[in-house]
Amino acid sequence: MFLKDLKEKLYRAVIEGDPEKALSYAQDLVLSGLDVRQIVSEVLAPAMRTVGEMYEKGEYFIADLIASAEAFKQVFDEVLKPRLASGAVSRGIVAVFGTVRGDIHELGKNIAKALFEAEGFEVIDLGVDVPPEKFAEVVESREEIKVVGLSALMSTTMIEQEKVIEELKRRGLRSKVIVVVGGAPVTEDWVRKIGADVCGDDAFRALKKVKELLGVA
Ligand code: B12
Repeated sequence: MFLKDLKEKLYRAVIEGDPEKALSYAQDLVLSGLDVRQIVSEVLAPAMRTVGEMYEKGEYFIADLIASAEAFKQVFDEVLKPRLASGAVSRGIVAVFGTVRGDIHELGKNIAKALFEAEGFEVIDLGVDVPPEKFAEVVESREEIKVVGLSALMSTTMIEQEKVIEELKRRGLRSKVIVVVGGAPVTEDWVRKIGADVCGDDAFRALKKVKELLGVA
């Protein structure tokens, strides 16, 4: 089967929330030589965007979003994540990741976590719906923490990313860490507006930028 057909089939399987088919097509894509980055950026993320649009139009309901998210999660955890585990040597650099208060979307944050871990970072995952004070407390608790990653998927919760930065400033911790703000709605303008450091609208690009800022290869 051609690569284009396989990509289309995986895209459809995620939209239809069919984990069995999605897993099988993802395996085939990997065997055809497509790498993790391409599968996430060219197939899985666009599929979730389409699912979001269908929800917005009233063609899909929450149960459909959950089914698609489950198919996505299984493909990432079972087929893609094992291919990221590079056995990288620990860099002694710690990152704290979480989805901000009021927001329970976690797929993007989990991808970012897997990518950073595969590059030798230790990632403390605070989960979802995390208040600003929690991020700041954790940063305060360990000297080796150099990166804070904040995921927000909704226009209504992005503002929480700014609140975390304010809380870090209030405790004199802002200059200690690189702040990466992730999630589909995040833009470079938003990054500048709230005084973050790195735009995490794409986890792969964000990792590269963070490594540059930290001066590690
Ligand atoms: C799946 C999904 C859900 C699932 C989430 C399941 C889960 N376990 O995560 C469920 C069903 C739970 C859900 C619930 C809701 N959802 Co929803 N959801 C989505 C959907 C379809 C896909 C999101 C997703 O996972 N995308 C795939 C991932 C991989 O993409 P990503 O997160 O952007 O991540 C990439 C980058 O951004 C980056 N990244 C992300 N985070 C981070 C962090 C760091 C540190 C770094 C470096 C990088 C990084 O890395 C990733 C790879 O490059 C989106 C549609 C969309 N366009 O985003 C709607 C969407 C976000 N949801 C929406 C809504 C409205 C809701 C609900 C309010 C619905 C309701 N009425 O209950 C609730 C909100 C609950 C809450 N309080 O959070 C709206 C938000 C609209 C807005 N206001 O902005 C959207 C946009 C759908 C729509 N078009 O209307 N949702």
